[in-house]
Amino acid sequence: MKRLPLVSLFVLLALAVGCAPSPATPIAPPSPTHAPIEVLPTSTPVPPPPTPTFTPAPTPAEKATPVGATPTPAAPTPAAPAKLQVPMIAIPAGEFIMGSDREVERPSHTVSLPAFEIDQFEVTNEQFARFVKETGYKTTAEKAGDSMSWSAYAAGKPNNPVVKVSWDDAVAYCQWMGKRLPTEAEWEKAARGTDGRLYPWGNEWASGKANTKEAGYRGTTITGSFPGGASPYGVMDMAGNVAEWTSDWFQPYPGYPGGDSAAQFFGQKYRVIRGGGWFSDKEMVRTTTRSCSSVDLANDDVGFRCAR
Ligand SMILES: [Ca+2]
Repeated sequence: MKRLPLVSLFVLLALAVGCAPSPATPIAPPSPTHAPIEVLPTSTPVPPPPTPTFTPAPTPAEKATPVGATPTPAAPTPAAPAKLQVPMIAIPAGEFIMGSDREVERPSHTVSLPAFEIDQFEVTNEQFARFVKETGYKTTAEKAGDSMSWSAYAAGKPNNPVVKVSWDDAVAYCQWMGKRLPTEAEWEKAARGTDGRLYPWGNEWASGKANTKEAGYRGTTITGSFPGGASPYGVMDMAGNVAEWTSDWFQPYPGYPGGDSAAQFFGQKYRVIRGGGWFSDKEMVRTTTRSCSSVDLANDDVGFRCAR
């Protein structure tokens, strides 16, 4: 009974801020089955099923090619001792351009961050399953009695991103890994680099570079399936597939001029979600798009990745 108003609030937020609520029963594309693995596939990403009008053609060489003139992608660095080893990307210290000239993304401003690392891929079902197996963790949705929990969506899709995870679930997983959620600024820098681009691959929308509504998969795809959509640092799926929790409250940027309906949600009430998911359109998966939700949201197009 407690979830209803929160979910309703999320829908309101979605309308106002731009989060895209997902259909309760998405039609997921068939995924290739995989033998159990302990590390995400990095060198040979498996393309998503060829149901829509295009076929992504992942090429390992392309993953290492910087998009645009921003810094050369850093090689994935080994994770600290942990239960799972997953590729992380080192993001160098320094300034980047955060925000845009749109609504609550205003104003575009310069932010300087210390160096950090971020997962190259979204956290997968198989990785989350390891966490649950070792800790007995129950997700927010499970505790609320939601029959469509993360595991229902995970069946047969070990390498797809985990969904139906709340902010608390994401924080718990990252802590188990000895990591944390990225801040909103870290997420945006990892997605757009330092040249202020609006998509991970450049300034213009392009088909075939992300799992969005336009792609027509109507569900998650295997992480890393769109190498052409890599960020300047080589971080994958920063546009689409699943939207991603960050650690921050939804707050105005310094110098925000006001005047947007979404501004009513500013404060220490809602956590920022970034990148849009498979249900989001091309406007919602821009590197600067800001969405947010109450912490107990568990949706089928929202997941996360970790940082440290
Ligand atoms: Ca994503």
